[in-house]
Amino acid sequence: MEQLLRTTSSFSTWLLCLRTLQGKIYMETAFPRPDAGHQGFPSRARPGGGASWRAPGSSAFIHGAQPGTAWRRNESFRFTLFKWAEELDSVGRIQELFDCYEQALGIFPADEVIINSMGEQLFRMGFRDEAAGHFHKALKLRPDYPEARENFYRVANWLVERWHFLMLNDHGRNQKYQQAIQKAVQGGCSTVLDIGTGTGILGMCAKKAGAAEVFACELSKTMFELACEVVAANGMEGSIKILHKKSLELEVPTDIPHRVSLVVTETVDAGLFGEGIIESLIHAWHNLLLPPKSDENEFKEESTTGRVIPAGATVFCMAVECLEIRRHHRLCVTEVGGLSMEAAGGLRSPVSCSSEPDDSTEPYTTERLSRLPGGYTPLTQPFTALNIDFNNVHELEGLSSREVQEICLPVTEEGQLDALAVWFQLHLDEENSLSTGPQEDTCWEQAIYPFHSTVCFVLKPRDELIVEVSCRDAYLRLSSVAVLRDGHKIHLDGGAELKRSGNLVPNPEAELCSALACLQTNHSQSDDFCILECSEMALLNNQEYHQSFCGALNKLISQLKDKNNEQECATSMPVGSPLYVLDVSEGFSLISVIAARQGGVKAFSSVEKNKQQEVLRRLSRSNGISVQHLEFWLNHKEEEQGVLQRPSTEKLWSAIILDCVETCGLIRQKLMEKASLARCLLEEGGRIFPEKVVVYGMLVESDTLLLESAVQGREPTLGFNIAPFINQFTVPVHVFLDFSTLKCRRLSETLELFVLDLMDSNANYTSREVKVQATSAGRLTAVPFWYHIHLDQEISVSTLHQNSHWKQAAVVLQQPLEVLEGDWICLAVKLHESSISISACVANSPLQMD
Ligand code: 44T
Repeated sequence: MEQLLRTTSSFSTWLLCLRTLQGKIYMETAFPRPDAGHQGFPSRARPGGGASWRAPGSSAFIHGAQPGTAWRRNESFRFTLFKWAEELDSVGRIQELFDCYEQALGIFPADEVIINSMGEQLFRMGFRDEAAGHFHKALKLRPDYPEARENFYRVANWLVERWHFLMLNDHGRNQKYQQAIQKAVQGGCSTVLDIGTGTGILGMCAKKAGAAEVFACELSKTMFELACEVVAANGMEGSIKILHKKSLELEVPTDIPHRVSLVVTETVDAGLFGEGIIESLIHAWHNLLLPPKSDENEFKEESTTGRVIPAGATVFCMAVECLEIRRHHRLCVTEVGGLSMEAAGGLRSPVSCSSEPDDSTEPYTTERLSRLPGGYTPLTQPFTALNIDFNNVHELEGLSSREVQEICLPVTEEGQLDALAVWFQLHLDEENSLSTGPQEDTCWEQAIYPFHSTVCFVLKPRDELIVEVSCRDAYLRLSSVAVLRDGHKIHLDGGAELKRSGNLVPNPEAELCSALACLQTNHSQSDDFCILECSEMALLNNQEYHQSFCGALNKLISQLKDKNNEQECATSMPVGSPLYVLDVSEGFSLISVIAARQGGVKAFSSVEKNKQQEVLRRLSRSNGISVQHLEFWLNHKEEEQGVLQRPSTEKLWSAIILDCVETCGLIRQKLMEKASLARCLLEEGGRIFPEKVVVYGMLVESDTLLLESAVQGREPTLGFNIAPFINQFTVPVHVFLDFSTLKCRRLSETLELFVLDLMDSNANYTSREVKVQATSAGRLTAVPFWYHIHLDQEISVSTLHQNSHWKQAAVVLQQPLEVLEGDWICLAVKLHESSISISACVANSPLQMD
């Protein structure tokens, strides 16, 4: 392959190499991110595209094969199928692509490679549930099939979200729900519907409490199947009817024979309404529940009236200062890697909330405030933003048509306004309630509504923060609109003129603040703002990272320029031909502009979105870089000729920037393959950045990580056998971890786990034994890990740095290991594709492992 690439200079080969480097032709790298939208494949299929599939030569493979050639026959069949699928995909005939797979599976129904591949296609198109089903099936057919295992681990997080483990491990929450359900059922609620049953736990509680009839619905296919398994394992198969439906689709008498007296549900997210509980309950009251208790039927039996658990909720909000939130949602720096950012324009994260009706971005993100690196400062007391009664359908219906309400939060502490933090108390009944507050030791995260102005606003004690509260599109919306200071109203939301009510006198400081706020938000309110992912925003704010790249590129470029000067003098090479730098980072990256700024460089960026390209062009212009020094090569991917106007000589890339670690803390998929491809594309003396990645880790005892990865303990959950079923979805690697705030006991010093040498394929290995001495006694449960990314011999970036845009990851051991201080621990570290696995044992002496 290397030879082939060196000797060919055809444009299509170049383009193929580049696309491969960017990951565009690997389906694995095309895994949507957690925030990617759902793409239906039928909509991408060509109209009129027939469903029949004739893989070239397929019939010969199938019918003409002789006994003993099965393996080769299968291989050829798969090869043909995958090639054909690639072709269909490239011309957008997606429906046919799936028809092909279905037909192939009709012929080889137990072919785990085809099943796994179909899963990958499904996942790429956004059909997560279906994809996961395929990975699961492939893994059942061949448990040691590493590709399917890796794929399964990737999707398991999406299918059975990690909070299921947390919730099932939260005994307080389980017991409160159980008590409330028991009380209601024993009080006469005999027919029960569990909306969003998950593992089936609340429905089973109702049955156990003596309900005559229990129905449950679940919209996720994976969770529905899991609930069926769990309910059957607990001997309730015949007594709980589980439907794979969204509650809004349920009808009486088709799905459930009659209206029920009790709806139980925990379809609430950190922002309370995000799982659609308002709409579900309005629908339930109109279609599925018996009429509520009212003054007229006050003395009627419970079995003839309807009610809901939880009965209602109170939502609280509080303003906070928090650097960690700020740097993920706002640009906080004026210079990045030597580039002035003044001209960047309005950049903002996709999380933004206003009471404007056309605001379609996500109104909040979620965080566990107590675990935010660097902590947070409350700037106000917690305030009640909303009270809602789930047993009052008029109140539920009125919520979205209700006027926007203003609440006033007296400021208690000086600090920058970075966000409003929101949590709630869920009133299960008169006695039992759950709180999702930041102080509670529960599994809950809080909803974070970031403050979006590009100027910082410092709140002062005695100020009053005015927050608008509304409810639209099933979301609770909160936005900080103004501050009352010394009798003056300072508007934070821009747009509006500075308003002065009768008795307010002009105050120059207040006016200035308000004008500034308007100025800035006007900028971002116009169509001109550019949206970056939160992690991309944090990347921009990561000065250490950009400084390091700037330094390493500068060094390399001057070396190569010196070399070229010598050559130009010695030969007839054209004087002043530029150096070529290629940045194949995923998403938004400034590195190409930083490279172009070094002078004498033509940089190629793989930024794809128009608005983001516009930001880079603006930054180039304002930093004195001429347009022809920056290209966006993905713009030209469909063109056949002369796109990357590269010289016809054998000149190759001087530097290729590979994005090697994902924000979640994992190594990017296919990194080593990309590195070997990149090596072939380098000119003599050219480099890949980074040249080396070293993985570091630490032995820890962490109950938190255990609670998030599997249902713990041997005790059944509320007396039900649930753990073995949901624990099938346990994933040994935790991602998006904040190691700095993880509650854990450190059992060793930092240790080097693995080295990936991107510049030398011969230096690499796939498994390694590492010995380490325990520095304290404890239960070794996990090994958090992070990276030192070596750009060259001197310059490196750590993904553990406090200002990093990266999170960390951790391997959770299959079995905790008791260790004593001074014990030698032997870790077997393996790297398959891009995933790390670790197993540990105690060795008596450091020598034993040699
Ligand atoms: N987790 C919060 C959300 N569903 C809790 O498919 C808390 C997040 C959280 N089914 C950390 C900790 C925590 N009809 O399986 C899901 C979902 C299903 C429905 C049928 C409907 N209308 C719906 C709506 C949702 O209900 C289940 C639970 S929903 C969310 C629960 C521990 N991070």
